Parts: sequence; structure tokens; C-alpha cells
Amino acid sequence: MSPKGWSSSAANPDPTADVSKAARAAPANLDGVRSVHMPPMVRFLDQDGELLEDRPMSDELALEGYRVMLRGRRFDERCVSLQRQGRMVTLAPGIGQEAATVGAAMALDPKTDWFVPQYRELAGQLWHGYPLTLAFLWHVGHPIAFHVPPGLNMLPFQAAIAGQLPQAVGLAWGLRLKSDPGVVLAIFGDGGTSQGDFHEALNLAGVMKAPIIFLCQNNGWAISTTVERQTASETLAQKAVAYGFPGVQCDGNDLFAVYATVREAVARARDGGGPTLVEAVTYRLGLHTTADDPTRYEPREMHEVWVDRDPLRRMQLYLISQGVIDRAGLERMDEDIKEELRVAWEEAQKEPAPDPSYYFGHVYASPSARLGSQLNRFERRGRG
Ligand SMILES: Cc1ncc(C[n+]2csc(CCOP(=O)(O)OP(=O)(O)O)c2C)c(N)n1
Ligand SMILES: [Mg+2]
Repeated sequence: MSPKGWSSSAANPDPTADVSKAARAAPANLDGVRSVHMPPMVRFLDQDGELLEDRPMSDELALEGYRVMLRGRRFDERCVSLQRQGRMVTLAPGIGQEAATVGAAMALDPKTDWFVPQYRELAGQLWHGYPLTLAFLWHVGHPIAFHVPPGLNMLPFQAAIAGQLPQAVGLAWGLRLKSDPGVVLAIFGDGGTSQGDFHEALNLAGVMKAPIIFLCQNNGWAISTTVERQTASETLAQKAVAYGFPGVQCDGNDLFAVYATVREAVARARDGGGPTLVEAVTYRLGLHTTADDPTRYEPREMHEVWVDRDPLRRMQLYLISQGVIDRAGLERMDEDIKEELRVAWEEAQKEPAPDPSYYFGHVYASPSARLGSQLNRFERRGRG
């Protein structure tokens, strides 16, 4: 799979050409304009964990990747349970999408590269260095979790769909202007591709050759809207062609495929080759958020098809078949992770509640008069 093979943009027209003659020579023919030649979807592991290509990472690294995917899965399950007990705010689990976010994060160098999340990427964020205790505090709505720890190259999560993308391009362009070797991984969903911010961000990134990887997690749904209702494009990856850079689809439930694809895109970006759009084809096995009930709209059979494509199951089968770990080892790992989560949750609960005045800070660089008067009113009324 070569970067050249990903690109399919047409040459710019010659501005000196005689347009009237050209029009006669090439009458309008709209047949087939819907098709864009795209490379096939990248896949390394089949559904049962059988290798189809040479593995792109060592088995030791694959085991570490699996551990973080599992940590993300168990974290989300624990948080859904805590939310049902009324101990957490609304949250968006990434269940079923762990290979997409962890595989992409593994292709970065956390010392130089930036992770720009949406809200469903916790597993990948854990790989990049976001601490578990802060992750719990995020889901209880504690503002401390919205301050990215110093030295961690990550932006806070973003709930406004695609709102992170123009900022991610600014970040990437800024790195380039400073001759910083870093690249940016910006993650969003299939629904995000309908937002103006998505198109503006991709356009600018293409023109500026910003060192950025746009990772679209096509998880089949934008709440209850299917991808078919979202776009008439055959794939989401092909949208990159219009912006003059490569777009590629990979199997988002295959850790190896996501890792290899994003690694190549990272290398291009670092070498000055500009952006890549990667569409990771995956599926949301859990809820849109804890405020959602997918049984109201999701066909049961569709869900079951994707349960069999679970990225964790696929990696387990691979690791066992290679003799990297056995069933007992996997169970021990699961127990260790549950214990880690218990300790981190306990730690999170020790964090004192913030002073309510905290919420008035960090809104503007210099607080507006309106916010100042609201704070005064709050102080006058007392804190009861
Ligand atoms: C700008 C904006 N419009 C609408 C919403 C309401 N909303 C929240 S999540 C969501 C669906 C997003 O779907 P997708 O981009 O596929 O991401 P996913 O939730 O599937 O990860 C919508 C429309 C929002 N948060 N922001
Ligand atoms: Mg989606």
C-alpha cells in the first residue's frame, strides 16, 4: 500500500486553454460522475483473527495494544453502570470502537504528536497518556478533568460536532510554521462529515499542507441517523479527493489495519506531504450516550453481525493463535484491569469538589463584564 496509491486527484485545468473549443471537444457527460476510483479497504486480520498480510507490529506491542483496548472497554462498562446509579453525568461509550482509537494512537509519537478527540475516544486517549483518574473525573463533570495535564499533547474533548476540526488544522498548521516535527490526529464521526466545519477544515488543511490526519470513525450511526441518510457518497474517505489529498478506508475493528494506515499517513504528514483522511469502518456496539436507547431504532440483526466483528475478540483470537497469551492469561489481565479501575475510581472520589466560583474562570482570557457581574451576584447571594 503506497501513499501514491491512495491519491486520486485530477490535474487542475490549464487556465490558458480555449474554453469554447474544449467544451465542443468534450461534451458534458454526467454518466459515472458518482464514482471515484478508490483503493480497497485496508485489512490485516480477518474476523477470526487470521493474518491476511504481514503483521505491522511486534506481538509484544499487539499485546499492549490489546491491554489498552480492554482497559477502554472495561472503563466504559463501569461508567455506564455508575451513570445508571446516578453517580455520573451523561457519557458516550466507545464500546466496539477501541481498535480504531487505540490503533491510531499507537501510530503517534506522544512526545511530539497531538491527539484531538471528539467524545468517544477514551481508549485511544489512554494510550496517548490521559490518566484514568482524570477520565473518571471527566464523567462526573469535575472541571479539573478539562484541563489537559502539562506535557500531554492533547486538546480537551469536544461535544459540538466537528467543532474540533478547524482548531486541529490551526494547531497542525502552527506546528508546520514553527518547523515543529509534530503531527496532529483529529478524530470525529461519520455525522461530522455533514458539518461545515469538516469541509472548511479539510479545505484549509489541503491548501496549507497541514500535518494532520483526519480520522473519521464511521460507526454506522449519528445517534439514530444511518450513514446512508447522512451522505450520498459511496465512502466517506473519497471526500478527501475534492480537497486534493488522499483518503483511504481501513477496517476500523482491526487494530493492525488502523495502526498501519495511520502510521503511513503520519509519515507522509511528517515529511511535508500534508493531510490524509482515514475512514475507519467500525460500529457502535454500545449506546450513543447514556441518554439514548438504540433498541428503539437499531435493527437487532445488524447489531448481531457486528458483535461477531468485535475488535477485542479478533485480537484475542490472534494473540492466542500466535501463542502470545492463553485464555488464563487473558482472564488475569481482565482482573488486573478491573482492579486498576477500582483504584482509579477511589482516587477520583477523593478529589475535592471545586469551589463554584471556579466555573466562572477559564471562559475568556479576560472575563467579560457580563460574566463579572454574574460572579458578583453569585458571591452576594452566598454560596448556599
Ligand atoms: C454542532 C452539533 N450539532 C448537533 C449536535 C447533536 N449531536 C450530538 S452527537 C450527534 C451525532 C454525531 O454523530 P457522529 O458524528 O457520527 O459521531 P458518533 O456520536 O457516532 O461518534 C449529534 C447530531 C451536536 N452535538 N453538535
Ligand atoms: Mg457516528
